[in-house]
Amino acid sequence: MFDHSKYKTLDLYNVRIVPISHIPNGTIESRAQRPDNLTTGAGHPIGDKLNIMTAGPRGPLLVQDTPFIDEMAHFDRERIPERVVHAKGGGAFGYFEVTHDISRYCKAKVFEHVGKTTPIAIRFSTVAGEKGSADTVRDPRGFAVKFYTDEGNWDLTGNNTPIFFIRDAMLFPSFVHSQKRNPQTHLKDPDMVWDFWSLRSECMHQVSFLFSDRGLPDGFRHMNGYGSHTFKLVNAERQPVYCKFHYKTNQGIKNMKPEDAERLASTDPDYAIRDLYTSIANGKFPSWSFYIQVMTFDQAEKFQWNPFDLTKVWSHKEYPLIPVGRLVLNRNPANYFAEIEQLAFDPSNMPPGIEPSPDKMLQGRLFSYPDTHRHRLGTNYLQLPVNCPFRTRVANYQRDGPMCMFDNQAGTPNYFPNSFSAPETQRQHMETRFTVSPDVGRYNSADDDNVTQVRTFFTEVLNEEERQRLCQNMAGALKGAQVFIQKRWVQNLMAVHADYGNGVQALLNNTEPTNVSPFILVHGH
Ligand code: HDE
Repeated sequence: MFDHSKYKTLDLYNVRIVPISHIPNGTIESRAQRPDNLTTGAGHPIGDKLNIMTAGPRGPLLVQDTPFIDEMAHFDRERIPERVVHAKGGGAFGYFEVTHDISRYCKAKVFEHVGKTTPIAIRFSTVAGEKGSADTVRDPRGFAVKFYTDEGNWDLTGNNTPIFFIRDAMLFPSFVHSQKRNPQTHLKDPDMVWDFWSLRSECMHQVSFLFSDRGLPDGFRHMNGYGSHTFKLVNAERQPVYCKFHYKTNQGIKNMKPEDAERLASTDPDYAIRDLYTSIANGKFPSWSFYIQVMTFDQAEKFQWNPFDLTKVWSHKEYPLIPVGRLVLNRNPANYFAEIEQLAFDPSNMPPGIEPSPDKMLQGRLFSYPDTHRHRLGTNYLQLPVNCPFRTRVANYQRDGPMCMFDNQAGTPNYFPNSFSAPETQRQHMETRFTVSPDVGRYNSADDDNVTQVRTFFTEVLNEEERQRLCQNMAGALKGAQVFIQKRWVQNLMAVHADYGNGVQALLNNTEPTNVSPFILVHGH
């Protein structure tokens, strides 16, 4: 197996950091300092990089022009599939530092003691646009953190919102289709967006957040992040509690006015990536304070709602934020493709001490992410320097597959059990046991109280001016959908609060929109 410790690493904060520097050829820094001799991919020196090899000065190309064919064939294959969602993004590297002891809740090594640092990678993103889309659109922002811990990587693949649109993973592909392009026109289609949202009223909480001021964050540095789901923490005595993760920006919350966001979408579509990159390059390292909320199993039994419902928050009054540490970003990627495009997050990456809750969305994600990476990056994506759990040593019975790097675990046994030098299981790392219902079925959660928390958001979280801006932003977008869809959406809002429904309705221009989706209407409305 590849021994990462053999290669030069930068020693920041007493931890081995900078995964890319594992590349056996040497570090990116050394490459930048000393121009290398030009070679083909196979390492042969190249004599001429300006002229193809032809039969005579005007003649046809020769197949033996290896430097040309080698480069062109590689160029032809430069693109990997973009992420099916969260395609546009930027990221950086840094560390997580423990400032408060939470070992009474969690035995994970990453929280081992105050002062402990763990290297991290963070990727921020927009959700619905393609790789070339503008950074300043109204959209949730992805906020994905990878901790390179001593016991394998931990990925908190969250957003800048504590909640999500839906609560059942079955709906996710349809939800995403409705936010992307119309299959016939290849245009973004307000009918699809609002049709889906209005047919599933559990979307209202997240949509209300999205059309409030926080739906247009000013870059990536001025927003909070959330693990969003309910997770399970387990301590050294194997006692579990439920938990949620919060990371609050130390740069202060800053949002954009819609007119500024629109202007920047054409004048500086890479605004957020630029802001993050230049801030770090100038030594202004962004940071976030990291907190948990904790709920005991007893409290979960008595909770007013399903504590695993991703469309709901846990009250901060009843479940106060407990300080844990801070996330700091202090290094830009040396190469965007190698370190950010190939960066692969996976909610099922959890070290001992952190476990999933039964949240139906989280359960769906545990399958989806490694599955999409095997497609997007290949079977051995975990061997890529930026994804490999470089602070531990991987030893298992997985072998081969395309693009197998390193020594493929050399001559060690590839079956288990065996009588030889096998990597052994460690019983102390068994997951906790838990009880589940014996009644297997497909449970309809569509009406699991879709209004109470939206009402609290509308009446208590927002002030009067913020409520007005919410209604304006929402009506401005809803206008694009057909009138029967507008009506259905407003009807849903009426159930939350008459001021909300009436506020949006008053701003709607009841003319048929010009952009009507080409779908044929068959369902009554
Ligand atoms: Fe994702 N999501 N998602 N998502 N998601 C992806 O993984 C998926 C959800 C989030 O910077 C994909 O590598 C399912 C919630 C972020 O690389 C894919 C469900 C939250 C990123 C996928 C959800 C997220 C993704 C696309 C519902 C916040 C970007 C490419 C069951 C808590 C990570 C990829 C990065 C990316 C699936 C819902 C956040 C297809 C099935 C909820 C930040 O695997």
